[in-house]
Amino acid sequence: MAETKSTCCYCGVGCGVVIEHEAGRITSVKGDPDHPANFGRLCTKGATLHLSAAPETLATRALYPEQRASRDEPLQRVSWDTALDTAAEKFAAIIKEHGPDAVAIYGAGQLLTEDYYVFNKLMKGLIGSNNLDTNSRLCMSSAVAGYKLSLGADAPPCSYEDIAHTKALFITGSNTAFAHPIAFRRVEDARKANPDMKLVVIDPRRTDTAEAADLHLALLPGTDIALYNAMLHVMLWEGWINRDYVEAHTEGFDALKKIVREYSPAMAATICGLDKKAIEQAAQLFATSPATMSMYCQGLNQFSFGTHNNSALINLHLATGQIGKPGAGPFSLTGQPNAMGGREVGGLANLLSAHRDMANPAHRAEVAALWGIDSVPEAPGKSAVELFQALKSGEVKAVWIACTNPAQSMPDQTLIDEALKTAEFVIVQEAFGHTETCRYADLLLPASTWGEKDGTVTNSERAISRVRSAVPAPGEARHDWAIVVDFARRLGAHLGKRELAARMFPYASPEEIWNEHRESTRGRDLDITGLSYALLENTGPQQWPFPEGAGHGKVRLYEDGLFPTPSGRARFVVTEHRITAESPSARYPLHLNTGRLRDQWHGMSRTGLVARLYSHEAEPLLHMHKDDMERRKLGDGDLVKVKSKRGSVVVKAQQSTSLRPGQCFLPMHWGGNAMGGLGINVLLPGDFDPYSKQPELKHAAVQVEKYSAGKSLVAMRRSEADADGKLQPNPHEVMARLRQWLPRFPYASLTLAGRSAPVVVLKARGDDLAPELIEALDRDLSLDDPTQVLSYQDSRRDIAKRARVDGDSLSAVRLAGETKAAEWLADLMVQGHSATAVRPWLLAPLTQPPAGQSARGKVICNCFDVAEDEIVEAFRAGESLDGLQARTRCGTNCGSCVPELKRLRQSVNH
Ligand SMILES: Nc1nc2c(c(=O)[nH]1)N[C@H]1C(S)=C(S)[C@@H](COP(=O)(O)OP(=O)(O)OC[C@H]3O[C@@H](n4cnc5c(=O)[nH]c(N)nc54)[C@H](O)[C@@H]3O)O[C@H]1N2
Ligand SMILES: Nc1nc2c(c(=O)[nH]1)N[C@H]1C(S)=C(S)[C@@H](COP(=O)(O)OP(=O)(O)OC[C@H]3O[C@@H](n4cnc5c(=O)[nH]c(N)nc54)[C@H](O)[C@@H]3O)O[C@H]1N2
Ligand code: SF4
Ligand SMILES: [Mo]
Repeated sequence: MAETKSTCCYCGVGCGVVIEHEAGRITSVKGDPDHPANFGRLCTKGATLHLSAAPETLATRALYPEQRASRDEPLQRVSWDTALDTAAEKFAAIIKEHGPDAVAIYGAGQLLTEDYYVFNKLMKGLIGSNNLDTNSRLCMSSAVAGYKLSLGADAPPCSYEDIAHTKALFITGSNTAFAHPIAFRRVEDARKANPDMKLVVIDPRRTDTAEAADLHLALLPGTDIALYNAMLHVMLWEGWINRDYVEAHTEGFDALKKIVREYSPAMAATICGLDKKAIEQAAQLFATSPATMSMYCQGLNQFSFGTHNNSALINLHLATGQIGKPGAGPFSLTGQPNAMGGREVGGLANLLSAHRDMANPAHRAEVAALWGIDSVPEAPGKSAVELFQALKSGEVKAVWIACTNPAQSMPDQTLIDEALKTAEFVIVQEAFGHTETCRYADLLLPASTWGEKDGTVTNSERAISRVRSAVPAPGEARHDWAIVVDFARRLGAHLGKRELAARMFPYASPEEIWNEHRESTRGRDLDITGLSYALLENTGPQQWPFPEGAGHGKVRLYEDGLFPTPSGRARFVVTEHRITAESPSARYPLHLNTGRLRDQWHGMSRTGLVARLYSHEAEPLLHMHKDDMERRKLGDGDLVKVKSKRGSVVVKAQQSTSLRPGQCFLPMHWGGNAMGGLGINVLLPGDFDPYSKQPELKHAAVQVEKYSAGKSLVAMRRSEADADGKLQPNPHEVMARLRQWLPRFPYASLTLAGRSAPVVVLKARGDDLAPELIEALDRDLSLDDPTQVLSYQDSRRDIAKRARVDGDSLSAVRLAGETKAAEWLADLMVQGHSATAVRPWLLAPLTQPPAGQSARGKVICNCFDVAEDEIVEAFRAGESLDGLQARTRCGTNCGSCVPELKRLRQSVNH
């Protein structure tokens, strides 16, 4: 067995991992005790990374280049030479006929810095267009624009260690407990060490993060600016402004003061739906604490005024001098593992290498000189939403999508569907071949992924970490950077720039690319000329800036009060309350909010392979307030149709105590692979912020109605390890077969359950459950051999059940019509209980589960498999949290469920 140190490929906390592997297979993963982001800890997602690379998951990988002759034909395996020649020919032909702006690249903050660098150089340098945008547009672009507008450069000034120094922490628009769990463990540690530290959480929902707060401001969605302006109003009124700081280091305060005068706490209380006292209290905590830090994320960024949301918050830091000192500052948490690296190389349609501005002629000349070309284009390229609009209109004809799944994650999925269908040529460069976007590919390029790749990433605190390869890529998958370099040389030949392309793309390793990137940062705010792969390897992750000659990186920026603006002063930005692009109305009366689940990652191409990661929230659910459910006569688990101006989805409703009336919440993860239709993002608008062009993914106005048409269907298939430890059947192959059926149903959900013996679960509701459909489904579930199955059919009572028993365990079940016993049966399968007890039930006209038998409830602790019912029961019986933890070990490993355990204890005590 060997060990390889690398970095977790999920969130921007950027935890170090140690990958254990044997004979080219990843066998386990643990936290790297030496990594400064996590010191050995991992959350539920990081700790299950090896499961996402288990042998059976190979069935989901893109292994060979594949191409289709026409849109109606399936993808066919081709050689790399054919694939890349076709791609180069297509791109060259379009560029020659329609100009370089007729092609585009859409990448991701999950690419490594080296991948990103060559993609950027290919588009802006060799092709000569700025049409390179990435999913960072959906994620961090408002944070980038906010930092630049207020502070002059795109640089988070704080570090994780500031969490230990802060005296007042404001977490706003961030569910840190779910989305940055290891950073939240630090918050918990800091509060333990420093009981006087205050935690204020600003979020419309009472999340696990909010539950931990001393003060939770459950403001109405989209009203942050009114709140921050009112806090500033209070600070001015009370004389809590740090006048010396404002005088010495900022500009523009007077203009802001004028506006803020109108934002009395009473006025803001009305806009935000908050208590005036709470606003005053927040202002006092912020201004009078010796060190105030804020941590924020998509609850600020994903609005059509996301940039000003950011700047309004930064205004507070500037007015109180809460920046550039330990435990203080505006700390934008980055979402993806390398959102920061992408920004560093200028990986957006309006940025250039090393934080240079496209609009600045001197910057453009510098980049051209670095790349050895005459010029880089001046006009910004298309941002994400604009890019897909242009594909639809035909202005852009070909797109190369890499390391992102826009057919799941972009807003306005109807537009994305039309755009990708209209496009002349779509290249998808993916590690997993089963994503929603792969279905639109004319050319699928198989990429290596975590565990296989080699390069660097930068986390939220500006720390650059090495990503290392532990095992070879499967099949013919290649590294992202290598695919780009190979393509660039071929494209050069087709464009009559063979030598130029060879000169621009000479790299034989990611290190060579990184060294060029390093040189591009010389003299810039993010100067890393003092770093090298060798240094990162020998001394571990380092923060930028780290110029030549420096002994270490900078923990904190702006300690000298000098800002990278022309005047050297930070800027107050005049920010005013605006209403969201789409306000609730009589027709669409509810606010729909979207965001993350604790255990799933985006479109679930990786986390969706790990059965236990579904146990915290098993299927697509619309979270609703009790009043809104009662008004619609809805109970938990009832189906609802959620409709916005753009489209609709059918999902189950579930009561939530974390929402205010008038609001509902859908997890962002469920796309067309996990449910019917195009997934939940058909509901969301493409409206975007004028500065950052980041779309408003946190808000849509919707109507919700009970859905009861059609008949129910539940199909389940259990897998078990054979003598060689191989899962039989491969659950991912079962899922792939069942996925074909999703479009047939207005409501459908396809998920996994269980742990080491996973169960594939398809739930659906269809207008007609035609016998052919049921028969075909039975074949997919191995329920088609009458000698092997138990079945009972009574059409008059709408009972049609069929099950298969292997050995002593229930291995497949299909219920059509009456499905009330589905949860009970699913639980039996998950637990691997003997099938003996089920036989009589199966062969009789029974629809309800036997008395006293119910499902186990959601799993709270994923590490030790402890469910909510057991926990609540223990608290009811008077057990203490410590006692429960000593007995069941729940929450003692990764700690991701600790906030929830505390909440459950509190709810029982009340
Ligand atoms: N488990 C998990 N972790 C992840 C990811 C994942 O997919 N799964 N993805 C990563 C990525 S790329 C990102 S960008 C981050 C995102 O991390 P977060 O931004 O923390 O996560 P979200 O759940 O999208 O949204 C955060 C909160 O914003 C709140 N919010 C909504 N509207 C408003 C508002 O008007 N004002 C305020 N103040 N708050 C509001 C929501 O209720 C929600 O609780 O997570 C990263 N970490
Ligand atoms: N409603 C709603 N929608 C949202 C959001 C929201 O809050 N609400 N949040 C938005 C945000 S912040 C983000 S960041 C986006 C995320 O949206 P996406 O970028 O679409 O998210 P992922 O599913 O992580 O997509 C990454 C893809 O890359 C593939 N992949 C993994 N490793 C590699 C590799 O090494 N190379 C290549 N080539 N491919 C690889 C994965 O299989 C996966 O399909 O979603 C956005 N969409
Ligand atoms: S907090 Fe979890 S998902 Fe984020 S980097 Fe660390 S282990 Fe990975
Ligand atoms: Mo993100």
